Amino acid sequence: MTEHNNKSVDPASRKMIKKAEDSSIDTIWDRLEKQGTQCKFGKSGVCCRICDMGPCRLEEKGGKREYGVCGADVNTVVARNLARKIVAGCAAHSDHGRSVANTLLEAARGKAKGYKISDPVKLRDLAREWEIPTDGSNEEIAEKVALKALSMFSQQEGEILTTARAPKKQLENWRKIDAVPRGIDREVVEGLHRTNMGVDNDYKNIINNGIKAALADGWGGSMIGTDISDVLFGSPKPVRANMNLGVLQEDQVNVVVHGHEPALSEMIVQVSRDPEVIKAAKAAGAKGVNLAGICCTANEILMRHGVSVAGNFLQQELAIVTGAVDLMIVDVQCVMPGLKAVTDCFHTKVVTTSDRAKTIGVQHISFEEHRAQEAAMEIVMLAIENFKNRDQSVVNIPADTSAAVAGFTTEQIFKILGGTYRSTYRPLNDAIIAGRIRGVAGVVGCNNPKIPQDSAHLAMVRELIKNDVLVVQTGCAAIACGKAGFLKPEAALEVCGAGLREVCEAVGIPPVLHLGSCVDNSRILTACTEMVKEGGIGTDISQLPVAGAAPEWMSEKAITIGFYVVASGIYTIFSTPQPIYGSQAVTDYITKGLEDVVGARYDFEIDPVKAAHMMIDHINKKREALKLRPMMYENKTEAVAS
Ligand code: SF4
Ligand code: MSK
Repeated sequence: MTEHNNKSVDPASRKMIKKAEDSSIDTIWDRLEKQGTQCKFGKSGVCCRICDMGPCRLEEKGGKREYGVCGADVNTVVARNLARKIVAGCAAHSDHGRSVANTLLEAARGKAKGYKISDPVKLRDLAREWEIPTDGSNEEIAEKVALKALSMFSQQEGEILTTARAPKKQLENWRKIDAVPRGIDREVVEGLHRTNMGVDNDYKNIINNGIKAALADGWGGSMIGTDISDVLFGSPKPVRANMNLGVLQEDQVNVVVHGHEPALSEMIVQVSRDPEVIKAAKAAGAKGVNLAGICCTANEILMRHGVSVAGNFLQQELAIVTGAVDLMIVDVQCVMPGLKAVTDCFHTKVVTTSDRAKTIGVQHISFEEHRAQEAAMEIVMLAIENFKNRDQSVVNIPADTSAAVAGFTTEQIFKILGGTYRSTYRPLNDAIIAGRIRGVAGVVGCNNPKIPQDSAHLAMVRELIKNDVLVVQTGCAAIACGKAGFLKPEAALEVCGAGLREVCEAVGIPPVLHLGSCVDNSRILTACTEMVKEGGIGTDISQLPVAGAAPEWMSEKAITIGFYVVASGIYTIFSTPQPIYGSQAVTDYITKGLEDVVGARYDFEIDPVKAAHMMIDHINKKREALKLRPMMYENKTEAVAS
């Protein structure tokens, strides 16, 4: 294999990596290489830079540097560093949730032109759950729902409302270690306070408080983000669209939306379909405006509007390398600062839109709810104007695309399995009990240039479905599988085990379900809760035959997600280890001890196939404990497995 082939298994990416290499354009892989051997102290979590008596580099007991200047040992330092990552991930997701709640509030008050309540049924369901009277207009209810959601960020005492959705046993586990979040912001602040110099020194106490912040994300900020997005922008329904760089069009104005928060991308979708805008594009010599997404923003508009996906995290620079992107709009999270240097080699314009995320030398158009339509219009018109600057001689759009079905949610799974009039999870639980489906695995998370792009996602998912494990996905993992055809029922069914195939064919779903963006991992939590409620496969999430994995993770948000998933009772495997190996005690607590505390634990395994089998073994153990029937087609799957 040539070098660019080692960087990705995605054919479109390989072509663009080669083009970048041939044109001496540095991308993420070049910058990684230039870093040389990365710092082993940072990797193992033993470097403390919390106060100015340091930085201190710690060693295990008996080592020369057993204590930092202040007397902190390696367990404290590793736990503190990890807890700060969890808190940062919670802050990112929760700020996203807060933004969406603010948009709902503005829309309800008539101050956000262009936004409306798209799912009044979900709005009223939420209102009933949060004990808000439902006798007013949609706008009146929405105002109260938004205020209630926002109050969960600033709440000081008690337990945030959304945690009441968790099965009783999970809640009890959290209460025992004082990990039920009182308020989302409060846990972020306290997490930062506790990890200051000279505060919490007990590594278990630090990690348990990290769990509290993680739960404030998964069962708080992210869950609110998902629910309010559904209310405001519409609850997703299964939808077909295309994925990969081949969705860019040579004869159209290509606008790529990248980042996370859906308020912006929703408005861009509306504006890009406006007849006046299309007319302007035609006047500029293009056939129209082609909108595509990157990363989680892509997932948001894919699920709700069937907008094509240009790629996942590692393709943001490669989209620009095609030479065909007229404008890339970015907001927050996972937007590489390196984009600017790549766009400097082409005509592509990048526009930042969040006042929280600017880049020197990049045009900024502030996106605020009260002028969302104007801002979206201004940005799309800028793209149209830039079309004339495109040098078609350097345009090279890889032909690769794949059709994918996305848009599965906790509520949709109800309907798909049970029909509109008898919504139920019963068929799923029955298929697990009968041994047709072994269990369910969540395979989520990012790309990481240390792992050939998408390779671990694809190898793991293939192995899981081959062994009758239904896979649910979010984020860049879902895009990886979409590009490879795993979200297309026909293609995925060819590789999946006989039992899983039987169920998928009967119900009409792919064996790999796309559940949305990173904040939508909250949908996995609520889907697991529905499985528990349906009965027959365990009385809490930790008894379910389920597992989780992030085979190409890179973000702090992934660590936070991992912690709330584990704390919710789901055994979870990360590929590259979190920065904890410098402390045996912390490593043991996370990979063993947590099982007794929250009913699940972490593992770290870089080989995706091996990791898939660790998940399968775990699911088998849970099946045995529940005394479920043996797998119906065990040892009979060779005919269909590839
Ligand atoms: Fe060193 Fe302690 Fe300061 Fe950390 S908090 S830098 S271990 S002195
Ligand atoms: S975008 S957090 S790279 S999944 Fe959500 Fe992808 Fe990871 Fe960002």
